[in-house]
Amino acid sequence: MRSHYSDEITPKLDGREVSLCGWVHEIRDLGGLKFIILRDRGGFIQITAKKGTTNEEIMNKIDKISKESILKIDGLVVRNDKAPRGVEIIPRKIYMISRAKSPLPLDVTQKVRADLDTRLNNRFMDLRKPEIASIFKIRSKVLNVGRNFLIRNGFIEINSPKIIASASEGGTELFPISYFDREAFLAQSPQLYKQMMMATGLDRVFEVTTYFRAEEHDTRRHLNEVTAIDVEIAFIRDENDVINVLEDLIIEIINGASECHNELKILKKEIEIPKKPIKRITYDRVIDILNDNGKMIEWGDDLDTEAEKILGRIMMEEFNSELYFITKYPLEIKPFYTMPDNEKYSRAFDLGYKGVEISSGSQRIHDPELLVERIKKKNLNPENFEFYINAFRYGMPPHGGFGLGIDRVMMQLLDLQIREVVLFPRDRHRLTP
Ligand code: AMO
Repeated sequence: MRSHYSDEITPKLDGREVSLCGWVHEIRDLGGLKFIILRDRGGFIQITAKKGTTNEEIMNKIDKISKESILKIDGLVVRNDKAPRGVEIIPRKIYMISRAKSPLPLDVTQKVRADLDTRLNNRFMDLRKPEIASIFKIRSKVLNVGRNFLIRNGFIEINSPKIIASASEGGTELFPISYFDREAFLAQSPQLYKQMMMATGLDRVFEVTTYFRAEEHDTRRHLNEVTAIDVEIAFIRDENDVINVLEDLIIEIINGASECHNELKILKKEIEIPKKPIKRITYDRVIDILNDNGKMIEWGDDLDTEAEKILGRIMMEEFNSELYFITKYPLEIKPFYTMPDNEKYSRAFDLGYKGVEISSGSQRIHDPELLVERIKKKNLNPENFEFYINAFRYGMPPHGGFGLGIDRVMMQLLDLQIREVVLFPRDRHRLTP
């Protein structure tokens, strides 16, 4: 229907006939002079109707147009230094494609600010704001860059089931569903399946995936439906081989996001480009640092939100790094599939970004007997994992991997809260839209 997007209209097109389609962002009526600011994916363009030049029918039609209606406008491009971007359209024909009801549920021009709940309840309209659309254009870039990086590095994309029979991350936090005459669950992660792929010879796999987590948290950083990039790699020497891949992946992703110049300008955000190597620090050292800074964490406890925040600040102040790996976690706070380093420690790591965990991973156990022992130690029933353990009995290479939470990456990249970077977030209170 259109010949151009608004951002393609430049003073160079002076004198050209064009067709534009978009939403009515604003209408200004100065009597003999009427302006429509038309908005499309490319931005804004001014439509100028002048008494005497523009025919009477169009002048009258403009009076009846409601904000956020969709118009098709055929018109002439005219260079005008006073118009935004130095160019405007003189309308020849205006077609009403779809009329918007009024009042609007949300003010797209942002003169009236709405709270996040109102915005999320009217997400289709919230996304008409160029700032909000920019978040999701950057998110698309992040996912694309991540996927391309992995493909380029020999990873094979897989799709694992989302309806599963047993927990993959421990006994809690599952959403039960009814599966014909049986109980089943929504997958917490592709963990068991991506590990089973290591017994196939595919060697390096990844999945852009959804985690379903029945966590009761109601925080700025937790959702019940999460998007992640999950990776699993065979024939590793130890967890450092996995950390190296995650290091390259996250740097590539942040670099990619920093190339979204238009979107970042609209959002008024800057992204700091990370440098290699990303700082690596042991869990023990983290506990010492936190305790020295007055945040007491018992050895063996996970970091709470406040501890993560303090750590993020200290890593910035002392090491000038927004990103950091925390390595050698205590064995007992990590899932059953985690490779022990010794009795006390594991080969698990987390990746922190400005005070928030964005990824965790580890070398995994590949010996089936040790695996059964660890499953029992966690008070889980090995019988429920038979399909998984069986894949370890006929040749399983040493392997490891990680899950990188994309919602968390986005929120930290743009300093927003998690609900803002997900189209239709699912949390304790939100199941629609
Ligand atoms: P984990 O449970 O740590 O590890 O999840 C990996 C990453 O996913 C993101 N994430 C979440 N983001 C928002 N809300 C949540 N409720 C949420 N839960 C997880 C985080 C987190 O770092 N199977 C392992 C990964 C592996 O070892 O390969 C796992 O799921 O960014």
